[in-house]
Amino acid sequence: MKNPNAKFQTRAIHFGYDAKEFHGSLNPPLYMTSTFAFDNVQQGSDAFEGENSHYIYSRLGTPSQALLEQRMASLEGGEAALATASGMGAITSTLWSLVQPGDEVIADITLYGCTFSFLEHGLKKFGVQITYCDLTKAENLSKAISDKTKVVFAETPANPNMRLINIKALAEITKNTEAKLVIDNTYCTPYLQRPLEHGADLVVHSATKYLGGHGDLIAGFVIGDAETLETVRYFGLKDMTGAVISAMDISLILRGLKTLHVRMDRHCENAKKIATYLHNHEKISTVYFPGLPDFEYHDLAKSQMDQFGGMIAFEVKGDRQTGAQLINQLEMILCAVSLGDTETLIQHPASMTHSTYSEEELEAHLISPTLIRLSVGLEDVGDIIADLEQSLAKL
Ligand code: 4LM
Repeated sequence: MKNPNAKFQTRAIHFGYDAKEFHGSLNPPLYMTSTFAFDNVQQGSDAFEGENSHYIYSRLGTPSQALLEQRMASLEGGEAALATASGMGAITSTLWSLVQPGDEVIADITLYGCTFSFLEHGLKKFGVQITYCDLTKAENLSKAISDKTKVVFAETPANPNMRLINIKALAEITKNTEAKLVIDNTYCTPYLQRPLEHGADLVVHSATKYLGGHGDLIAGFVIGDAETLETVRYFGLKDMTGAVISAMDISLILRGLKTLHVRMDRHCENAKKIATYLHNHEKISTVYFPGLPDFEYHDLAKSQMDQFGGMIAFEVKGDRQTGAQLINQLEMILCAVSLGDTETLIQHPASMTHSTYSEEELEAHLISPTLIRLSVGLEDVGDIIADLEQSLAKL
């Protein structure tokens, strides 16, 4: 790309690729290969020593993967990126690279269920101390952080309760310490929020969600400085997790990125209308959505996010069973985990995505047993509301 000032949308479509170099092919070729042949032993040996840039083996990367990674690094504003086989692959490859026994990870109290499980039931077993802190209040981090802290980890908005974390305030605290601030940006994508611009050290993603955008793949990303990314690639991923992205998923995400801005605009527009509808409904007790003026984190959302996103959490008046009934009576909206797809998806976190938490842990980590999560899709917003309306009417 010749224009160094090209905007996000343009970079999402063009960055890192010149069709002229590939017979004019509009889309980049895919390297469906596991290994790369050397001219001779010396060339292979030099490649292993890092003395030439010859590709070696697809667990370490391919030309298609390099393109995707450069494009994603550009969108997040990072030096380098690594694509992985899943969001969990990105998170685990990163954390295995940053901590050793005796170190501490400070994590926000609300995390996606499997991230919580990895910390609580995985890393802890290997002598890493895990401390959960309410990171919506930066002063809690100031009090908790010490020389032992190597990672501060948070999602914003947090899955599933939509608490927002002030990235800049946390970065102010971590910047003069050994701790790396890692932000899970899955809910926003770089189109809505770029944590590195606010001082975060690393960004992780489940690309399964909005980045892919069509519910047909599982993948992830880590983005940050080149030195750390090299460790995550050549130790965290190569040796510890082996969470290698497939060629087909690279192609699907390159395609997804091209329409990311258009899809996100519509996800956000639909979600705002649905959140307002739910907020005004007599059978709904609470709506958690960054775009609602009376939402606790509305001002922070305005300063940190470019738009308010496509995710809503809410509670129906009544009990857990009332919420289940609302979901069960829906006719178009699908009861499914995952998010960021074209289809509107609804689920009950305490029974599904966050069932890795015990009942006591759900309470301690602020995940209400009656919370319902809605991933607003790209259908006609009137049709989505009509489906919610017919179900709410029957409660
Ligand atoms: C879900 N989430 O919530 P992979 N980070 C965040 C996530 O929401 C997820 C991952 C990482 C859901 C999956 C079933 C904030 C996943 C993990 O699923 O490994 O790509 O991402 O519904």
